[in-house]
Parts: sequence; structure tokens; C-alpha cells
Amino acid sequence: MLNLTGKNALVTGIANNRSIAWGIAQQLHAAGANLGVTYLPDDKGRFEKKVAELVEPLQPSLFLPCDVQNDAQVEEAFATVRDKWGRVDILIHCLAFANKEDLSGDFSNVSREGFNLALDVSAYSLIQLARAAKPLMTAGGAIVTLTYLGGVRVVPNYNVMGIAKAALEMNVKYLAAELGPANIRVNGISAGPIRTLASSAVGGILDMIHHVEQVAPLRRTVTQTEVGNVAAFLCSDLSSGVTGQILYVDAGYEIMGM
Ligand code: NAD
Ligand code: 0WE
Repeated sequence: MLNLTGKNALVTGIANNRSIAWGIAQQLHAAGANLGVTYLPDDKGRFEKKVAELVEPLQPSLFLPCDVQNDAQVEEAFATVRDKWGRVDILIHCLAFANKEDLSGDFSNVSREGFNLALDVSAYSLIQLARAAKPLMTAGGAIVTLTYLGGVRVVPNYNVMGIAKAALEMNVKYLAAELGPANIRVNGISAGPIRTLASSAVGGILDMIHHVEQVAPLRRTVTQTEVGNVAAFLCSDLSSGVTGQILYVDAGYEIMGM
């Protein structure tokens, strides 16, 4: 059965108890994985304290700052992982960012800076983290990222994030092809809308969730725990033959045409 005992799992993207990454971390921990948690540092260190308190019950053996826009910090984080763990088995990429003003109104109003920011943080970062993890995944490995339907269909206001998710989903495929010979699998989970820090900052998210509840085959949205369980599966030997895929965890919404 699903068993991650003895596996070292690095989890990015935990901001609070609503984060999808928090749901994933809990399920990896429940399956027996040894956790390392990275967080986005802020000037006052408040974020660090909050995330540290939240993850304390999961007893992560590493807790490291990692802003993907800061190359030196990413390198330092992976140097610490190499020194303390020696080997990485699982990498969870669960982060995204675009300027708030680029997530409403006309898509074509996005500036070059806004476009580059969204693609840098939300898509390039998977390449960056996979490259850093590759030499540490000496026993093979699993990389899982989080994407959204707005990367393959037009979702009102998702705008530049849709382009970033399209790039992210192709990153999954190119990375899967490159890393497959080292027995490193790379997959994405396309989650349905969930109320989190990121999604709550978006106008109309509750209406979108309500719409999914009316239309999705399961007549509901999904939970962080349901996404976490699929992530655990994609990180386990139960999915040893699966790579380069985007798996929808969306209560079936994606199949509907009307
Ligand atoms: P969240 O706000 O809890 O998580 C987003 C995370 O991104 C935060 O932890 C934040 O610290 C991190 N982050 C932002 N900029 C960063 C940077 N420069 N360096 C390092 N970390 C940075 O929100 P969430 O909804 O849990 O989002 C997690 C992932 O799930 C994202 O990729 C998002 O696109 C995806 N997703 C979310 C939904 C949804 O409806 N909530 C649906 C599908 C996919
Ligand atoms: O990927 C996401 C959220 C991404 C996101 C959200 C924010 C809000 C606050 C990225 N950057 C920011 N920047 C901020 O300043 N989702 C899948 C959730 C989401 O976001 C939407 C959605 C859905 C669903 C935006 C518009 C329309 C639908």
C-alpha cells in the first residue's frame, strides 16, 4: 500500500493552514515521509514564525527559507538539503504569483514586467528547483507541481496566470523526458478551485466555487486533503509507471462541456 517511509520529501508553498501544500505535507507525513519545509521569507519574519508553528506537529527535519526569485537562497537551501539529508526523493512545487492587477480586467493589459514576474515565479521555478534536486535524487525520485484548468482553457480573470500554467504544464513534460532515465518522475495535479490565501485574494472566487458545485459531476469542490492524497500517490511506488502527466483533481469538472 501507500508507504513513503524512509523517503525525504521537500515541500514548498506552505503559507498557512489553508495552503494546498499544507494538505500535501500532512498526507506525505501520514504516509511516513521525512519532511523538509521551505517558506517564503518576509522582512519581519512573521511568516517564518507562523509556518514554523503550523508545521511543528509534522516534525520536519529541515525548515528553510526559499524565495524562488532569489537564486543564492535557492542554492543555499539545496546545499543544506545535500549536507543534512544527502538524498532527496520527493519535491513538491506548490507556488505561484502574479501581480493582483494582472488577475482582472483585459488580459492584453498585462505589462512585460507583470508577464515576466508571473512566468518567473510560477513556471520557471519548477525548472530551477528540478535542476537543483536532480543531483540529489540519486535513488530516483518524484516531482509534483500544482496547476489549474486556466492553463488549458480560458477562465475569466485568470489571465496571465493561465499563460504561466500553460508553460508550467509543458515544463512537466520536458522535465519528465529529461529526468526519466534517472528514474525521476515529474507530474502535475490540476486542482479545482479551493479557498486559500492566493485564491481568496481574487475577486469572485466564491462565485466560481459555487459554479463548480452546481456543474461538477461530484457536485462539490475538492479539499486540500484530496489533493494531498493524490500527491502522495504520485510520489509513491503505486504510480511508478506514471510520468509527464497532468492529473485532474477537480470533482470531474474538466470533462464537462455544458
Ligand atoms: P497559497 O497562497 O497557500 O500558496 C501559494 C504559495 O506560493 C505561498 O506559500 C507563497 O509563499 C508561495 N510563493 C509565492 N511567491 C513565492 C516565491 N517567490 N518564492 C517561494 N514561494 C513563493 O495558495 P494555494 O492556492 O495553496 O496555491 C498553491 C498552488 O496551487 C499554486 O501553484 C496555485 O496556482 C495552485 N492551485 C491553486 C488552486 C486554488 O484554487 N487555490 C487551484 C489549482 C491550483
Ligand atoms: O493559481 C491560482 C492563484 C494564483 C494567484 C493568486 C494571487 C492572488 C493575490 C497568483 N498570484 C496572486 N497574486 C496576488 O496578489 N488559482 C488557481 C486560484 C485562482 O486564482 C484565480 C482564479 C482561481 C481559481 C484568479 C482569477 C480567476 C480564477
